[in-house]
Amino acid sequence: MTAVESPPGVVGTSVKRKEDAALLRGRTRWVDNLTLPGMAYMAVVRSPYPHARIKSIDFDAARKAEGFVAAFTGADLADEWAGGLPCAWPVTEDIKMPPHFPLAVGEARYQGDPVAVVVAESRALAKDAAELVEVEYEPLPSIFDVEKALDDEAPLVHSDLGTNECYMWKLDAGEAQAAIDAADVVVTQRYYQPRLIPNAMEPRGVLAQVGPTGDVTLWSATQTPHIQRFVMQLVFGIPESKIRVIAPDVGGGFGSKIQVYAEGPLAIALARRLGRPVKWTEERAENYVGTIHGRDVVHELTFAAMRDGKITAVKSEAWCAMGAYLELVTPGIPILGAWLYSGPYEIPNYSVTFTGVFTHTTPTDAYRGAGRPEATYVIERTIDALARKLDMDPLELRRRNFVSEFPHTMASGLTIDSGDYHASLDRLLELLDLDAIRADQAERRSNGDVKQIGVGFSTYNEMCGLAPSRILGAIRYAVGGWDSATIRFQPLGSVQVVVGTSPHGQSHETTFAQVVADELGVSVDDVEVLHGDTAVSQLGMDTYGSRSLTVGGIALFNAGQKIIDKARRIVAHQLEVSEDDLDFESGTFSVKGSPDRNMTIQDAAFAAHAAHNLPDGMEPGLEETATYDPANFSWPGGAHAAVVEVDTETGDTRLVRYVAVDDVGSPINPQIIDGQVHGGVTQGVAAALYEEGAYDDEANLLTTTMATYLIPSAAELPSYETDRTETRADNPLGVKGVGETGTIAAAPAVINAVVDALSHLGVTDVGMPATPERVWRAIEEVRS
Ligand code: MCN
Repeated sequence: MTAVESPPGVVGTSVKRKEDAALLRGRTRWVDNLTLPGMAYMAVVRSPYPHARIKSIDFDAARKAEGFVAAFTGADLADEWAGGLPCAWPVTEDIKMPPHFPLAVGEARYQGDPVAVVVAESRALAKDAAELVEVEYEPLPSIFDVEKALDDEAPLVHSDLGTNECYMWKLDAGEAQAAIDAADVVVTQRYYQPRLIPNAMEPRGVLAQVGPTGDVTLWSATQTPHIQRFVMQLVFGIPESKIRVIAPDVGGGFGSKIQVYAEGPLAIALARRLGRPVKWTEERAENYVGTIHGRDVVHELTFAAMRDGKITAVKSEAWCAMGAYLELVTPGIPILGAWLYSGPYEIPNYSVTFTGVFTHTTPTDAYRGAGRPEATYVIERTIDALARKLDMDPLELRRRNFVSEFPHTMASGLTIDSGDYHASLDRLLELLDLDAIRADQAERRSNGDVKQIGVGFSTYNEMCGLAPSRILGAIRYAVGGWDSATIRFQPLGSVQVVVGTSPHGQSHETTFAQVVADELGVSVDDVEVLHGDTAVSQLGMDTYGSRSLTVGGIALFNAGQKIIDKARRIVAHQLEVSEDDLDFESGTFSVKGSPDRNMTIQDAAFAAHAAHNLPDGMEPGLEETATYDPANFSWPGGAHAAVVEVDTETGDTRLVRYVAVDDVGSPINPQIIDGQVHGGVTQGVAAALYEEGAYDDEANLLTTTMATYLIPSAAELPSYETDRTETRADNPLGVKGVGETGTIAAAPAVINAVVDALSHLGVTDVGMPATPERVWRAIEEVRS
């Protein structure tokens, strides 16, 4: 045999997305496209009140509606549940975890709380019948404000708990208070990060089918098929082996499709009761109350520093809205930022406190960045405030405090494996041309122009790649964080990969194929990546926390190494040489010193399948599985800059430039990385300038549709400039996560830019989102 020509390496190149052909041609399978024989449709009746006693539920009128099949209250379905909807992250020993069942019984605790379900022959008929359900409510006092909810006289979300405080969590290291007392300069700033309402392009949806032996199949627009399967066994008290969860094509989630919402168990329970498959698809208006929200956190952050700018302590107190119930990881979301309040800076004294608070609102949970945008926002805003107080250039202040030696163990106790924060900032400044921006700013100021510009920075680091099971266990997270992958060579040499992660827009089919292609020396087109079906992928922990590449991708790489090891034994046996005498490169094993004696990995795969001539005792087939549990998180970082133009008469604020330089370790696919950064930055910019899930004081949601909840479109945004610096992570591929970097970095850069634009007027703070009204008020306040 002659050696095959090496395929060029594809890792590090922008291979076109394998996912796009089907997406662009409409050949995708969303849950709502699925139809099963005999299928019925579910509609959910939700409380219009933030807090109300449910006095009665009357289905009489609904029963007479066309196509009506059945209707149930929470009490009707009570014996379906072996357990409630669980919270997997009880962050403290004495956390208060109120029971939470799919339908509220007796009391509704937020607008949108499901109180009954109706099933009918079509989606429209189910909706019509649901509108005929008469629920008699007695409205009760309710509360939105996370701080006021802690007042003694505040209405209680769960009266039996006697308080709205869910938990208090603390992390202290060093002597923060002593350092604050001894500091030359101390700044304390308060911030409110409003509610954000995730709006995935595909709304949530489920389709449940129950087989003759009670086996359950649930199609779900979820990020977490494996977690859904795990939780369903607890909710229904049936073994995991009887539950199959399929996440078909899923159109985005951004954290909001991690949770196990009421509708999944409800659809299963109804399918069980009715003997028919039951489908439910969320409407956009339901999404605003029925899907989790993000943020809603009040912070008080203190930095203490010496006159030379050396920061000596950080102290943070945060009051975090849980909403009315604890979803899957609600209490843990703020805690995900808890180790990061020193940012990319070396700060020896550290104190953070989080108070989780129940309010009569849609539960909060993971939304892109989850805890880490919250931390980064207050750090990066306060660094600028400290620079003002020290009369120092904010970039110089950052540089004086950057961690510069790696690995670096932070005061909070975690270790950052690698990074180079100076390099990211240097590159950012090369791209930005700060002198030109400052000259433009000076000219506009001296002309007294109505439109002023400002530039803002955010230098950040991030802890992602949610994994180390030991650490997750130590912080009371209920399950592990490992992941798994199987590589299966098919007899004729194509490769099937089964992964435990569950992409919903992140392009795993492409990037994972790139990893395997280079490692095994096969073509990207010959690698098929399967995911999102627990019957196909038995082992996995799914996709969130920018973990898929750094955990699942490494499992995949390790499975590839096992494949190479087995193939090497087969080749050595067939060529009658020692395994050590074989080189493996670009898919071909060749004998050292005699490259003409060789065998491709595909030939080895066929030999493994034919099993005519395998080493004694070797099992036929070329298939290997690896699970991987990293010892550390993944630590991306970088430097972002925003340039805004503010109309000082109307407050209208436009983002005119955005430059992002990120270190995500070694890149697998630069274009996909850019896509992730673009999407992530947009969500951060949205929080800074546009989006706010606004409630009134009594917890009535005011932003109930896209008409009032402002999601920016391409028209509002400039084309971003992105670049990377690279420091290898401590894993075999050298990779760090990228899925959340943009969201974490962007909001403070934008608000720092708005403040910078108005600093000559004396403005030092503008809240999020910096709407025209808020900006105008900030200007008027200093003017008056
Ligand atoms: N990647 C790469 N090189 C690197 C790092 C990552 O090529 N050095 C690639 C990965 O192989 C993968 C993608 O970038 O294809 C994202 O990888 P990773 O950072 O591991 O993130 P996950 O795949 O685990 O995705 C989760 C992350 C999160 S937490 C949110 S929220 C988010 C995000 O991904 N939600 C998204 N990106 C999203 N993108 C879309 N389209 N839709 C969502 O809902």
